[in-house]
Parts: sequence; C-alpha cells; structure tokens
Amino acid sequence: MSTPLNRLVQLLCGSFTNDEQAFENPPLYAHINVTVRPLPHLAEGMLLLEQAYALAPAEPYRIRVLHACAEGENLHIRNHALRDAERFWGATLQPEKLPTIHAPDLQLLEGCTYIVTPQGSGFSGEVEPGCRCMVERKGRTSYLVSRFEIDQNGMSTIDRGHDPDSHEQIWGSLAGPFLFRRVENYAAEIPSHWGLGTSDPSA
Ligand code: CYC
Repeated sequence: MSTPLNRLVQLLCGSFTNDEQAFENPPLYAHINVTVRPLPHLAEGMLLLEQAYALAPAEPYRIRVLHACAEGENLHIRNHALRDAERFWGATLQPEKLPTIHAPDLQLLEGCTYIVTPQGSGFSGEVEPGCRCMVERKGRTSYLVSRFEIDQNGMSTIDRGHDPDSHEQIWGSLAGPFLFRRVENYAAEIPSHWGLGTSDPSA
C-alpha cells in the first residue's frame, strides 16, 4: 500500500519549469527550473532541490536538502542549507555528484519546516506557523510566508518575505504563485530500501 509519505516523495522527485508563465509575463515571472532528486545514500525521504534561472542552470540561486517525513498524522518537509554549497551546484543535473553530499554538510533551517496535507490527487503545504523562518535578503531580515501545491502535472509555489516589525512584503512574487509544469519524473530513482512509512516493513 502506498502511504501519503510515499506519494509525496514520488511527486516531489522530478523537474519542473514555469516556461509558459515566464514567456507570457516576462516582467513579473523569471523563467525558473526546479529539480528534485532523491539522495539514496541518506535517510529515507532525503531529497536534493535546486532552483535555477533557466539561463544559468548550473548556478542555482537556491540549493537545499529537503527531508520529507511523517510526524504523527502530519507530513513535514524539513529544509536544510548546505555548507560550502557551491561544491554541490548542479548535482541534480549530474547525479554522479549526489553521493558526495553527507549528513555533516547539512544545516537545518529552524522555523522553515513545511506542514503538508493531502489535497485532491496531490498535496498542499505551508511553512510552519510562528514567523520563525528568517531570510536575509536585499540587506534586510525578513520572515518567510510560503505555500505550495503539487500533483502529477506540476507544482505552484509562492514565497514572500515580510518585515518582522511592519509586516510589509519585502521580496517575492507580487503577482501570485509561480506555476511549474512537470518536465521529468525521477520517482524511479527512489531506493526500494526507503520504507517511506509503510506500516508493515515487509510489505
Ligand atoms: C526561501 N523557500 C524559501 C524557504 C522555504 C522555501 C522554506 C526559506 C528557507 C530557505 O532559505 O530555504 C520554500 N520549502 C519551500 C517549499 C517547500 C519547502 C515551496 C515545499 C517543497 O520545503 N521561491 C519560489 C520562486 C522563487 C523563490 C520560484 C522566486 C520568489 O518558489 C525564491 N525562496 C526563494 C528565495 C528564498 C526562498 C529567493 C530565500 C533564499 C535565500 O535568500 O537564501
């Protein structure tokens, strides 16, 4: 039986582009590729994510290790930065680099865990409550307000940074979510030894 965690991890593993939206609204939406691949040598649910401008695919502006895991009734996605992250740039496009990422390279981003629930044939999620996900950007400290939806066809994301005192928006989309269509599915790379929440480990 496929569990919710299993389905979430399968949906996350792939590559995504917002090409249609970017070509229709060039001033509002940069053309971005998002690629997520499993890290089979690490704990179950550990995934490498890279977000890059389509013009510079091997220079991601955001590279993170996501850890999708079940927490009681809920699904969580923990977000980790990578120490000396340039070492790993482009690894989602050159999978032979994936095994060079090890647990000590990861730094948990406190307050930035995503809480995810089933929605339709996929999932939706929001960053945990509390305004504790702090992001330094444009020389200012901000807290992240973020939401995403994912299914077989693609994913939509909206990330915005707000001023901790005035709560005004400092960065992020002004026009609404980024709309990504799925280009590749990397679910076949999920190792079978990841139990991913099967209630019966022998199932
Ligand atoms: C930051 N985006 C973040 C952060 C989270 C997410 C948690 C704050 C922590 C961090 O720096 O990594 C989003 N995390 C997610 C999502 C999931 C998750 C969606 C579910 C899979 O686990 N983000 C977009 C746009 C683009 C963008 C395509 C333009 C606005 O979705 C940018 N997100 C963006 C930037 C940052 C960010 C620039 C701040 C990163 C930084 O400056 O270090």
